[in-house]
Amino acid sequence: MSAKRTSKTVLLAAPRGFCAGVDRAIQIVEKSIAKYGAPVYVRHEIVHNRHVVDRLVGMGAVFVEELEDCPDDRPVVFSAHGVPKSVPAAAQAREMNYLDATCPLVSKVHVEAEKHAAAGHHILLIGHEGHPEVVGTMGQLPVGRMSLIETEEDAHKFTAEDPENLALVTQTTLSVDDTSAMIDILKTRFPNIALPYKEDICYATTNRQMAVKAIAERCDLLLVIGSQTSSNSKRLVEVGDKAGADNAMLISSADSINWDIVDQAKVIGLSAGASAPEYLTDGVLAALKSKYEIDMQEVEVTKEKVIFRLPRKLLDVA
Ligand code: 0CN
Ligand code: SF4
Repeated sequence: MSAKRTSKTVLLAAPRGFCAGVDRAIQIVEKSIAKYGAPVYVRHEIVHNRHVVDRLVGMGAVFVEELEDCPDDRPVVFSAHGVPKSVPAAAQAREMNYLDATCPLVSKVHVEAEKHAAAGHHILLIGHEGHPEVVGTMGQLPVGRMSLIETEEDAHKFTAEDPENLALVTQTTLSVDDTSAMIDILKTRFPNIALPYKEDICYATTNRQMAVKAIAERCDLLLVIGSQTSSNSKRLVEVGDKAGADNAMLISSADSINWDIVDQAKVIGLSAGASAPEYLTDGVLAALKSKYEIDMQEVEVTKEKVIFRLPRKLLDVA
């Protein structure tokens, strides 16, 4: 007679996993390889996920950090996170065939920044130093036109040359709550600061955080699938933690589950960052099911229907 298996509840957050920008970026690499043959160069990880990158390498993509590492005569794709203006300019100067996989919602922030600059504003960018999206957004304007705000302390300390002439943009993958706390500080200090018409944090980041918040209080353990380099995935862990999960951790796949911790949890929450493929979630669920009796409940806070169009150059690829 087989021993009775331990039962656990799994709360599956929805939406989770791929967003429209990630889906588009991956398709741009796949379709470029289909159209132009291998190798196709990709500047920076197309999205911040090893599994995605490894799969594309298997298809003929070559990942590099800088445009200088690409030959002139092969296509190059720019990652979903966006690039400084100098990058397409350099590609153009070298007459390269480049495809821009910058998420349209990141490009939207680039355009906002340019408009604010044209209106003569000094721009505050809320984001994380060194993240490629921040490097890309800052690189839309000449050095000195933007100041980075990373923390509430930065928001308190920032000194403006002309306090009446400020504007604000943000990274797309931040914590909604932390960002709004920083914006409140800036609004109090600089009442005339020009704010985004609708906030720059994207729909996917917002929805994934909302879904994690909906389950967090009930979770003994929240598992978020995503890479250490993925800003939006890391924010999900923090949001879950703040919203009441007893424990919250980032895992790259089923292989990195700490079973001693899972053993102690009765209710396990599961979500995945915008760059984590759904098959990784399936893998975690399968691993849980192989060890325990699972009562699974999906908690869906909203439905997503966003789709972004591919670049014109690739519309002829089936
Ligand atoms: O994980 P990602 O590749 O990027 P970040 O969350 O680190 O910005 O997800 C796609 C998001 C974009 C742009
Ligand atoms: Fe675009 Fe948001 Fe997805 Fe980033 S997380 S690719 S900004 S939709």
